[in-house]
Amino acid sequence: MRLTEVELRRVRLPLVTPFRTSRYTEDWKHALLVRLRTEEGVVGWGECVAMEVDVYSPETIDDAVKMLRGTLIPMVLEMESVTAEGAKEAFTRAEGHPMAKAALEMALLDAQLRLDHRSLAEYLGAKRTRVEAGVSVGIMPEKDLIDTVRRYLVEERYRRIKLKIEPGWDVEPVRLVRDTFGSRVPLQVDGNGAYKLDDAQHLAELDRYDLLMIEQPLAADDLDGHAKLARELTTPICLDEPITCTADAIEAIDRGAAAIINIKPGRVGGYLEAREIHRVCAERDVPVWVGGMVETGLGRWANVALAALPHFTLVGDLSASERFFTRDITPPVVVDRDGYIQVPDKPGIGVEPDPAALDEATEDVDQIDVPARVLATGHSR
Ligand code: OSB
Ligand code: MG
Repeated sequence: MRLTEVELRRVRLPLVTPFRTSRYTEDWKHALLVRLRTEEGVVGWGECVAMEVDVYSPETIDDAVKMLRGTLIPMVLEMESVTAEGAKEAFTRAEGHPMAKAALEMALLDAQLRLDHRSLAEYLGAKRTRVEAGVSVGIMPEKDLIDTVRRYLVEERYRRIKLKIEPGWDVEPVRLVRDTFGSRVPLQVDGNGAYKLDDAQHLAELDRYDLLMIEQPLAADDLDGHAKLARELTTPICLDEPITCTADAIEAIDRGAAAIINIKPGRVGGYLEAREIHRVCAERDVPVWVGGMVETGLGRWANVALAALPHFTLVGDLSASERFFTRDITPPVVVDRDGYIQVPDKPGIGVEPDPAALDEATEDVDQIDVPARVLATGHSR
């Protein structure tokens, strides 16, 4: 492929209710979208999962814009023939910035698969045509918890509940959910690094509730602490924040810090790296699931395709568009009456933004200059 247009677009969508984690309360979803066009006239879309602020990852939207404009986009514009795989290889020359790399790789993959008339799911090696839906429940006033979980479980048929926890909101919400909905509900918790190893005894109180896992209880860089904590809990520990590439996943597993890995394509540098982590975890018999970053329909539909790979044996953060948004920018992700989401089978990601919805969400569009020598015929495929 040869690129003739690249555009960075900042969008913001109001959330239906604030989403609170131990780190941060989001009222608006802010995202950076990458749109590119190839000389054949095919358009590809990517979504960057970086947040406005550096509470989850050091990489913010502003950082990603700078990295994409200054380094990554020039790299792919210079390539005689660009592919997602070739771009991933080229990106290893730049340190860090997995979320910026993932966004551009996703747009390239979308365009290239549209040209090849292949779906992302098929390309990645998906084996399922539908995936189970799971929902992440923010920290909220206790009076709202049971009604919220009831709606997700009973009305919307989610097949797994993840409760965000923090010191002061952990054993009690888990007990309430178990007492109300029983022991069979697939339930897990996510601390987003809010605990210390000294909290081990307190966290061990969660062991009696038969949770699928506790996600990221301790600080992101504390592999040693997670390994120690794992020896004091029966609840399996899953890591999220510190896993930014395949090598990180292998190290966390080898050091006994992670019994389960949350694979977020944006956090690990893209769908190709996500597939590689899925592969090494399958080899090591370590269960994995697809994590979410409150993506718009673009990222979410692509995550559904990834989750259809065979070793994604645990339910992911794959919820309906309406879980977070009144109006998504793509055709909405929907959860069916059995609690499943259909895997897209159209070329590329399989969806594109609705122009009116996209327009409503757009804050800023930045058209990147494509050098004249790149557009000239002399720079052939
Ligand atoms: O830690 O998993 C997390 C959202 C933003 C930042 C971090 C996390 C989350 C979620 C996923 O919990 C929510 C979702 O996308 O469904
Ligand atoms: Mg998490």
